[in-house]
Amino acid sequence: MSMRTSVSLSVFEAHKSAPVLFSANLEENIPYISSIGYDGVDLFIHDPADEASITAAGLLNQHDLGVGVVMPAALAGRGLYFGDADKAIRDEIVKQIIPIIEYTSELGGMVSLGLVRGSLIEGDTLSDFMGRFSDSIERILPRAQALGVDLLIEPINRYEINTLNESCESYDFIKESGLPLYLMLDTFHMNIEDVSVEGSLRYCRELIKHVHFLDSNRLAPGMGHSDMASYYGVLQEIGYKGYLCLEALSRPDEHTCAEKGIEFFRKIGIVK
Ligand code: LER
Ligand code: MN
Repeated sequence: MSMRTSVSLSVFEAHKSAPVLFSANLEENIPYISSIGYDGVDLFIHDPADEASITAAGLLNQHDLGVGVVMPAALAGRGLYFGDADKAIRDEIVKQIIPIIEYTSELGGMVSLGLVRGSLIEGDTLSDFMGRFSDSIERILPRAQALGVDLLIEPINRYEINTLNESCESYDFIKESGLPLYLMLDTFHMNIEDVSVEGSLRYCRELIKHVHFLDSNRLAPGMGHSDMASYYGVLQEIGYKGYLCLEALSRPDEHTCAEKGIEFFRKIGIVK
């Protein structure tokens, strides 16, 4: 199987600054995403039991769209973090992620551990923080593994979080922790943090299960100044088989950006 294409979709009305190409209006957006040639979505949800999450699951299935990753960023939005110094907060997020993992297993996707990691606070040490993070993850892994849902660490740039910003550092963390975690790499963050995007893709190859494939300005490939064809070439070289997801800003609007993405994917030959 070759690489597949996807876009980010929030089941709830997301803020304009969020990297959510499509937001709410599921009855219109889901058929449209499928009709222009995408294979799937990354799904931003609040509560997996709410009406929007259930409607999205049904419509995605009906329109033959796969789910790469379910994004639990809304938990971070509510102040819940796996590495938090407060045990009550860690207990709460460990509890709240379980139904999200169960929902994800029904959709055949993976779950991302991005902003839900949390940030170091004054007086905290990185090793204490990562110890708390790892403990929380060990508590959710048995359920995730029983359901066959992979958990992915996403390195995120320094302006959004202060733990695991860079790809190779995140790869080393996973290897040293011995935890059965994988990587989701996002070329927008890599462009800010990594010495070389191509070099990191090669270094991390063994653990990469998902890619957010954005140009320098967090828009579709071809809309910024990153060498997206070169990144694609390296992904081919390392035998990457997952999604290339446009977790893009909806600028100038979602349709223009999604269509620019399809134009690029057609040019490189992964969309007919
Ligand atoms: C999520 O995939 C991401 O890339 C972060 O910037 C969260 O917004
Ligand atoms: Mn991302």
